[in-house]
Amino acid sequence: KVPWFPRKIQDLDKCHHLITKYDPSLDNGHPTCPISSFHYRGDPLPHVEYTGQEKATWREVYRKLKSLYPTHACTQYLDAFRQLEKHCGYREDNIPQLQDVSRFLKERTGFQLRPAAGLLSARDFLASLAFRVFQCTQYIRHFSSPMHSPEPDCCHELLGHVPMLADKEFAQFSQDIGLASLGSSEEEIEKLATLYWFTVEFGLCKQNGLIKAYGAGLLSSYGELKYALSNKPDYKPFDPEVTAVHPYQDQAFQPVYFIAENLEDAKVKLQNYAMKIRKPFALHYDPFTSSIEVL
Ligand code: H2B
Ligand code: FE
Repeated sequence: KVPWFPRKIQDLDKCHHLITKYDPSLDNGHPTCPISSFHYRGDPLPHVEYTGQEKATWREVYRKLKSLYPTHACTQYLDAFRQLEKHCGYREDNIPQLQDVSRFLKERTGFQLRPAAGLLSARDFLASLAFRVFQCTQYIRHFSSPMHSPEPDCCHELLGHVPMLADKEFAQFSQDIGLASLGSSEEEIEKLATLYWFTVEFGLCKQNGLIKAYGAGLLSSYGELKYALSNKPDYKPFDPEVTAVHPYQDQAFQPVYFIAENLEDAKVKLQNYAMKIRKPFALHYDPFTSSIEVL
């Protein structure tokens, strides 16, 4: 039996299952969370007035991370970040609004943002990527630990994910993981989530003879970004068959990072991996109608 999956972009209204990985009673809370548990497509993304304290958190995170990007981030990230500063209100004294960022991405790669109330199940989260929709949190981490957030928050989304989603090659890579997840078994979803972890979240790539970061978990964490390129952890070449079953760590820095030759190579390798996933049908995404054709 094939698990249910969204066929039309509107079906993503049903892909909002949250997982409570962290005990909400441990006040690592998010003071500004105006989002109801789901959001009907077509509504504008909510405008948020962040508090002074929230803005101060953003400023600190932004300033520290920005100082590392020139030496640690891949060129695709740096190009997009420059554009976001120019066109989208990326500044240390301004937390960009999701509506503006979503419009920016839509023009570059067709990706759009949708507000998410927290950590979603891997199946729902990956399914949205198939439609070039990125489910994005809008609250900000607690001010008591500006350099760390146990859950995704808008620092992670806006500084980690958004710049890479403006890159064509990376956008295709992200959508391909999403398409591979549709109708897949629990076991396969687990592997795809692991691939996502070691690429979209913690991926490294070669660039002009150096190693650079493209993963959002790195690009939004001052400590781990430095650590990942310090030569202390282990490094392995990105190979979907190996990477998909490698154990990962979500409570501390990664003991191992996977290095892609480049984003194009990662994309091709992932496409080859996805072709081997057994499903009783073929899927095709129709960009004109934002829907999935089942063949
Ligand atoms: N949910 C949200 N809101 N943001 C994410 O970045 C995210 C998620 N990542 N759910 C997913 C899980 C990822 O860790 C993989 C696919 O499990
Ligand atoms: Fe993330």
